[in-house]
Amino acid sequence: MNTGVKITAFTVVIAATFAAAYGVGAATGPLTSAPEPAAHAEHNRPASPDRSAGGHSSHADTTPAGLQISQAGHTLDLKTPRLTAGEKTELRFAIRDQEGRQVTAYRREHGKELHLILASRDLVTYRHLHPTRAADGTWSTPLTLPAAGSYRVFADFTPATEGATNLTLGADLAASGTYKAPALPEPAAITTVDDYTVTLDGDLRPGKAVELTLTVNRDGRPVTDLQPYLGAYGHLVALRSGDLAYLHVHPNGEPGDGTTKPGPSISFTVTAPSAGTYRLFLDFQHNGTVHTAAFTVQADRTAGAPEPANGEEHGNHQH
Ligand SMILES: [Cu+2]
Repeated sequence: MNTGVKITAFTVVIAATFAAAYGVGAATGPLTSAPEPAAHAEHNRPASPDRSAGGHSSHADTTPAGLQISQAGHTLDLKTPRLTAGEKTELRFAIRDQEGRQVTAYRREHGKELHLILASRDLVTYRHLHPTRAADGTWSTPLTLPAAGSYRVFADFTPATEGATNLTLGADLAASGTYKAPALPEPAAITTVDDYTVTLDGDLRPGKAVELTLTVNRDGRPVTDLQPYLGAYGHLVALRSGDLAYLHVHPNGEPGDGTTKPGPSISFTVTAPSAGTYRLFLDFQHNGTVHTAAFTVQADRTAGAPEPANGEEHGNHQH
């Protein structure tokens, strides 16, 4: 067999082999069938809105709110990181943008440009404040802390820049004085504040949207004339014990929507980012005064809380 014939035959065989191999490959698909890295599953968790630099979506940020002093190009500059317990102080801070400038433009949410939440790391003291902003972007509010210890300051706001999303930045605050570490109050479904009794129905479930219903009574009678406070019949802040991961939840339904009654019950749809112990703080307004009821709640996988009826979140939002 001459050389030319041999080469032709050889080429035909090679081509046939390639064709066969291609056919097999197409039929069986890629060999690397390992599932997406766990992080990805996390990224899609609905509870954490996108918080990438400047709010422009490039990568879902699943870090629970309140754990970072700087995020999405914004930084909480706490100008008074130390104070003395029991003494009236002017707490001052600013939000700085990527260039370090103090932010002076905010989108109003629930009637305010910024909500300042303050909690002791032992989760016994809680404040929901609305500081004043100066023209240069410096925020300030008078503050007297009841006890010494370590506190966390949360600034909950939305920059008024194109596409920006809500952010909650956190910073530590130290209160000097003699500190005696209190125990975290035991989990309970009923609590009292001033002369109100508030009951909690529902259980937190890690990563699952669940319905929590809080019912306000006074002198044994249901309170049916709650007043709107920041555009809602209640505000619920949940803080995770241990790291104070922050959830700020607004109720299902709102005053004037034709269906939501002014009490006695206020319902929230809440997604706890993980198992663990949480402190829930409910702010509600009655007879012109805002009261805060506090609960200790366990979030664990075995809890039997009902999921929202239609599986959808009821128009409320959580951040
Ligand atoms: Cu507020």
